[in-house]
Amino acid sequence: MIIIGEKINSTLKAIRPAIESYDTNTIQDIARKQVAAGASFLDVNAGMFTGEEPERLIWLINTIQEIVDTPFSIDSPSPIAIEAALKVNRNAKPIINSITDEAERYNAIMPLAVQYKTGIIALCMDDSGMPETTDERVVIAERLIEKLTKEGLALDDIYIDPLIRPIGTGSHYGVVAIETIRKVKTEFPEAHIACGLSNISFGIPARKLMNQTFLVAAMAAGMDGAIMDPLDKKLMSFMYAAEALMGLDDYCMNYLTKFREGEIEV
Ligand code: THG
Repeated sequence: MIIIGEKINSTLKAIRPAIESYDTNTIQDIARKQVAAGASFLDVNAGMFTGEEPERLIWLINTIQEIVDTPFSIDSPSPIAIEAALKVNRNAKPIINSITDEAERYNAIMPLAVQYKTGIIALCMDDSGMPETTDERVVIAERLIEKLTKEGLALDDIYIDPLIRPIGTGSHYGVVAIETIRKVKTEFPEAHIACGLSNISFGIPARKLMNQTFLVAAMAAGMDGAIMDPLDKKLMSFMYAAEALMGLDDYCMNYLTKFREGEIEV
């Protein structure tokens, strides 16, 4: 699984003050812990700092790349903030989080992915608003993949976000997400999926249980990437078990290693 560590996000109560006060130690500590726990990318989001988003993102990138070389997921809808971050990035190839097929956003952000040779998370959304059905999502994913590959991006650089809606707001949203993943991954096996996993459980109790269960169901449908909390040991344990069960872990080698390291929680 491609794990995009979600914890450095200005919407989080524990993080916003750390960014506000330029608290280097707190940010570096969370970055280090997520990397040690297996993050493939570190999501960075400074969206709560209206009017200061570019400078706050620059500070986050510089602060984190002092201590780890894990690539970033630059989490912003703003082309100005994204480009500011890309200019200072020295870590490995980042991903832009995110583009949509809304004309204005697409036209502003696509050239940044091309110029800076980045990966990109593409949300299944366009100017007609939030898609309701699986088929609407798949059509948008197909269009985004066609347009982005025409610009020279490799399928391996494209991460489709099926736009997960809370299960508490519509009982079909679990199936919609899972079937979107299955269809996109079947049609484009070389492209990736990147889900905001915890969206599924907004507004309902025992969120972790719902996130864990959804993780396994989505992996069975072909999800190979998620924006998630790598510091949640139970969630990571479900992931290791699911990888073994889906034939992605030869002889359960990784599962056994994690067990020996005390990383499997039951
Ligand atoms: N898709 C894409 N990017 C995304 C999302 C997505 N970026 C933001 C978000 N969704 C994913 N990131 C997080 C980060 C932290 C939390 C959830 C999603 C989180 N939330 C707790 C809550 O909401 O209860 C804790 C809040 C708090 O402590 O303040 O931990 O879907 N492409």
